[in-house]
Amino acid sequence: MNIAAQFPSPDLTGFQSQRDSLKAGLEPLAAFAERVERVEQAMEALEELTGDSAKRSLARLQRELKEFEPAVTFLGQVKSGKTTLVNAMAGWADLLPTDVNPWTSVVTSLHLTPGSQAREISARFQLMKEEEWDRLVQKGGRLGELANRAGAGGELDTIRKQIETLREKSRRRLGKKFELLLGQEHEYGYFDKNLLERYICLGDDFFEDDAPAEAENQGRFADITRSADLYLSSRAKPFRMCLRDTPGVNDTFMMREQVTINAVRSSRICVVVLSAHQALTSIDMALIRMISSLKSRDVVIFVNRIDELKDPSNQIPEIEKNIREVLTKQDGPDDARIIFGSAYWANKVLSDNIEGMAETSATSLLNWAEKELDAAISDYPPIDMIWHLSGLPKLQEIISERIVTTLGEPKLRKIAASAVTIASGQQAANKVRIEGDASCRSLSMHEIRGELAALANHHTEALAQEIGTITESYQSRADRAHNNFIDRAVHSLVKHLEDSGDTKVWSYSPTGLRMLLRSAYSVFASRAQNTANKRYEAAVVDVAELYFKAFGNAVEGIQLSVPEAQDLPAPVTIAQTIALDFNDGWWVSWWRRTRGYKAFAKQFHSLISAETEDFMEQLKSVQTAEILAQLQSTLAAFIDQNRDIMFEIGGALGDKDGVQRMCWGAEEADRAARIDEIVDNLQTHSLLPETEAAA
Ligand SMILES: Nc1nc2c(ncn2[C@@H]2O[C@H](COP(=O)(O)OP(=O)(O)OP(=O)(O)O)[C@@H](O)[C@H]2O)c(=O)[nH]1
Ligand SMILES: [Mg+2]
Repeated sequence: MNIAAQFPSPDLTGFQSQRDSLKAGLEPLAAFAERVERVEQAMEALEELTGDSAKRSLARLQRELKEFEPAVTFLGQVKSGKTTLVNAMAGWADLLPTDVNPWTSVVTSLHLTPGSQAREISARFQLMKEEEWDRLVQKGGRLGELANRAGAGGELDTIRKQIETLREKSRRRLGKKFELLLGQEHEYGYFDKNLLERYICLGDDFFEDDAPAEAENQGRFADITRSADLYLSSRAKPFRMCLRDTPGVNDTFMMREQVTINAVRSSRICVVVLSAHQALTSIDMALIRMISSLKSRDVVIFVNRIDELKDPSNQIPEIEKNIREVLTKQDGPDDARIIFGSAYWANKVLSDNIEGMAETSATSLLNWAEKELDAAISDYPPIDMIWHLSGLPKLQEIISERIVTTLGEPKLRKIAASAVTIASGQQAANKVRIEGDASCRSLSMHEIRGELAALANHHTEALAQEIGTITESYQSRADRAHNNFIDRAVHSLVKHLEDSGDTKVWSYSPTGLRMLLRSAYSVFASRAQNTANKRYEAAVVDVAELYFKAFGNAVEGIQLSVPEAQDLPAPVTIAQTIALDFNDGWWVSWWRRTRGYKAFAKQFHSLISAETEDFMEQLKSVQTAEILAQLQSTLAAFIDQNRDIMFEIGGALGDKDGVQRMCWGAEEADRAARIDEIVDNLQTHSLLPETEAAA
C-alpha cells in the first residue's frame, strides 16, 4: 500500500557532512566503480551493434549489474553503538535515531547511492505479518515458546508478564483497527526524523501510562514495524551499497535474535560491533554463537566506545587478546580482523563539533593518539586526525576490500564474460548473414529450440538429482549428529543422577552439536558447489555441440562463458539460542521442578528434540531448498542467454533483406572491428586479477 506524504519534507542532504576525509579507505571501492563503469560503457556500445534477440540478453545483464548492491550487516551487543556507527559510515551524524528501546526489533537498511545531487529521498516500511504478530501474542515469541517447553516458572514468568504488558500497550497505542495494518507496506517520497521515529523508535513514554498525546503518536507503528528501507545519496561513497542496522542480539526478551539471524543470513559481509568495556563477555553467548557460525573472511569486528577507556593504549591490546581467546575457545573465526574505534569521535567530526567533546573522552583521545598516529598523517588538521583515530577509515578500507573481492569481482567477471559471449555470438550472426552458411545448416529453428529445451531439461533434472543425493546424505549425517548428541546428553544426565543425585544441577553444552552440524553443512556446501560446477561444464559442452550442429563453422568464434556456482550461505541458524544454552536461571528451575530419574531422561529428551526441531528443519530442508533453487537459476540464466544468441544467428540466416542492407562493405568491416574491440575490452574484465589467478 502507498500512503501519501503527510509531513513537510526538509532538505536532508544538507545535513550530510561534505568533508573530503570521509572518503579515506574507500579507494579499492573507487577503483572497482571505475571498472564497473567501463563494463557498462562497453555494454552500451555493444547494445547499438546487436540484433533484437542478443539485445534482450544484454538488457538482462545490464539490469543485473545495475541492481548489484553490496550489503554490509551490522550486528552486535545491545547498546554497543551499532546505529551510531552506521550513521557515521553514512557520513551523517544524526541520521537514524539511537537509544531505541530494546523492545523494537526493526532491521533498517540504508541504501546509499553515489552522487552529490539532492535526489528523491524515499522510505519504505514493512509492517509485521499477521502470523508474526500472532506468534508474539499467542506464544510470547521465542522466549515464550522456550519457556513453555521448559515448563519454567520464576524469573521467566516475570519476563513473560512484562512481554504481555508491553503487548497490551501496543494494542492500545495502535488503536482498535491496528490488526488491519498487519502485513502492510508504507512508502514515502521522503523521510525525516519525525517519520523515522514513528516507525522505528518508541519514545520515552513507553513505560508511562499518562504519556501526553504527542508522545503517544511518536512510536505509532514501531511495535509492529519489521523492516525499514531508506534510500539516499552519498557524496563520499564511490559505489552504491546497503548498510544494514540490526537491533542487537543479547536482549532479555529474545525478541531480536531471530530478526538478526535472518538479516545475517541474507548478507555476506558482517561487522560485529562490540563495546570496548565489555567486549565479548560470558553474557554475550548468543552473539558469540552467531559470530562462530561465520567464516573469518566474512566478519570484521569493530570494538567501539574506546573513548570510554581510561588508557586505550594499554587496554586495547589486552582486549584484543581476550576476544581472540574467546573466539578460539568457541571454535569461532579467531583470525578475524579486529578494529578499534569510537563512533562518538566520528560523529563529533561529522557534526563539526570536536570542541564539544567530553573531557574524559578528549583525554582518551590523546592517549590513543600517541600510539596510533604515524608520520603519514601527522600534518593532517586535527579534525581529520580525529576521524582517523575514530577507526572509520580503517573500517571503510576493510569493508571496501571485502566488497570488491567477495562480491564485486565475481559479479563483474561473470557479467563481462557473459557480455563477451553475446558479442562473439553477434559476430557469428553477422558473418552468417553476410556469407550465408546455408550449406552447414542442418537444423530448423524449431528443431534448435526443441533440442535446447531438451538439453536444458536434462541438465536441470540431473542437477536436481545430484544435489538431491548430496542433500540426503547431508541430512542423514545431520540427523545422526543430532541423535548422537541427544543420546550422549541423556547418558551423561543419567550418570550425573546416579553419581550426584538430583540436588546438584547438571549442565551440558550444546557446542558439540553445533560443531558437528556445522562441519556436516560445510561438507555439503562444498560438495554441492563442486557438483554444480561440473554440471555446468557438461551443459556448456552440450550447448557448444548444439551450436555446431545447428550452424556449422560459422559459430567457431563464439566464446561461451562457463557459469560458476556462487559461494553458499553460512549456516547461521545454528546460532539460535536453545534451552541448553542457559545453564543458569530457569534451567536450574526446570531442574528443580523435575522429579524422578525416568522423568528427567524422558522430559529432557523431548525438550531437546523440540528445541532443536526449528533449526534442524531450517538447516536440513529450508536452506538446502534455497541452495538448489539458486544453483538451478544460474543454469537457467546460461541457457536463456544461449537461446537468445541462437535466435540471433538463426534469424540472420533467413534474413534476405539484411544481406542486401549489409553486403560486405566498409560499414560491415567497421562494425566487425568495433565488436572485436568491445570483446577485447570486456575480456580484461572477465578474467581473474593476476594475483588471484596465481593464488
Ligand atoms: N561514549 C560513546 N558512546 C557511544 C558510542 N557509540 C554510541 N554511543 C552511545 O551509546 C548509546 C547507544 O547507541 P546506539 O547507536 O543506539 O546503540 P545500538 O547498538 O544501536 O543500540 P540498540 O540498537 O538498542 O542495540 C547512544 O546514546 C550513543 O550515543 C561511542 O563510541 N562512544
Ligand atoms: Mg540500534
